[in-house]
Amino acid sequence: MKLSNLLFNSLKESPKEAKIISHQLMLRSSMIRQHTSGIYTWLPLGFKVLKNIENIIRINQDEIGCNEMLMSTIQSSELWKKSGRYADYGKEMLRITDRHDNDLLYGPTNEEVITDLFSDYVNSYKGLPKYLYHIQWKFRDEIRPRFGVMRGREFLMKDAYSFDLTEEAAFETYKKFFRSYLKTFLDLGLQPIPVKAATGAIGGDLSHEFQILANTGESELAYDSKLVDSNLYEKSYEEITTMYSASDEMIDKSKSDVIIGRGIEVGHIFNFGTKYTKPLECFVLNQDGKRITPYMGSYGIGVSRLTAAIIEAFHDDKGIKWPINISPFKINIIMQPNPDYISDVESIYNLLITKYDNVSLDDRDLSIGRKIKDSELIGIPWTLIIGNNFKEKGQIELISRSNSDKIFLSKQEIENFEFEQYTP
Ligand code: 5CA
Repeated sequence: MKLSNLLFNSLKESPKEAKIISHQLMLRSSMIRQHTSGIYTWLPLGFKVLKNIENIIRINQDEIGCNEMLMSTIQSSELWKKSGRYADYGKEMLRITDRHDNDLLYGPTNEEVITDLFSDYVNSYKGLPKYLYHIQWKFRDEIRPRFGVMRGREFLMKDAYSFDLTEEAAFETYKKFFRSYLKTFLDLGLQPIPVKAATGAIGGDLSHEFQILANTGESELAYDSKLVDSNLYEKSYEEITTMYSASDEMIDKSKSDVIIGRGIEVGHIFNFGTKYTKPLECFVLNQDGKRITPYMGSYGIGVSRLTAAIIEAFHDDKGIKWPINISPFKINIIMQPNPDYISDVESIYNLLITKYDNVSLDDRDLSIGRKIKDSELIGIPWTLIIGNNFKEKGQIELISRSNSDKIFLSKQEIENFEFEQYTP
């Protein structure tokens, strides 16, 4: 993309309302714009990042046989009255009345809708297990929306739901999602810490949150240092949860291997048996033709929250430092305004866009210095400067956002450079 076409306005100063670094950088780099309290517009750069995160989550969900679908944002209240949650959910639920006086609501979560839908399509044990998910906007009328998209009122969630024939099978499914979540967060470049959690409004008696460490996180954590382990995914559910019940016992926070820190909850999984299938009269027939109430779980990832969480993990005083698979652009080409070597620039740009899907060309009428600052603020992994050195010596300057290392390459060397090999 040519940056002269981009809706983008970099801010030098942080707007006063932004208290944490991710919120400041998202505003300064034109990723989001507040529409009203806790509700945001995703501007082109922010939207690209959101899509990239979605995609990594999608690949991982598809890998465990989860079906992607799309349920509506607006729900009828009927099913919620049946499950008993219509009254329980309280003021966090945005309630709407339509012109025929029907009670509707903007979905804060989808257990009821999916259970009802499942009943219509699966009625035999042969159809089990079934895993379904969608990536859809939710609304929760949070009492204190804050920190930008970190705690919004409208936010994007990936929510998956599982149906199994027995309690044992449901637990196996829970473990499958648990491990898939570890992999998903590692793929996003994050170090997840699974923490046993309270189940709140979703229910059940087994639940884990996935936290990532950040000073600005809203959760207080006391955990065994062994839990921050990049090989976590190699271990089984049992090994990980044993490591961590040991950590639970070490409430003695003075012990040397207990770390006290703060975390951001980026995912939350629940195993709640028949909490919804029972009141909604969902059943399947088993081998003997007997009616069985299926066992359920639900599995959430805060997609929009992750954009901010990743920035909390990857930034410096110049701006964001995106992991390459999440960055809105992988390579940013910078040139002087109206250069006489424009045809060389165009040919390098055309070569790179055929090889990589996200390449930008900063063709705006601004100085090279200013363009470098914007590239750093946006957090693009690679910046290519085609300027005076190119004119005089045919050299292109390549700067890595991760460590500001500079190297000079010829046009030929650019063609062969491995841009995907990058760690922020
Ligand atoms: N139905 C279940 C799982 S599918 C559920 O709703 N779980 S949840 O309430 O824990 O939400 C899942 C994830 O959404 C959380 O872990 C968090 O990352 C994200 N999330 C929840 N509330 C907000 C919010 N107000 N703003 C941004 N993200 C949020």
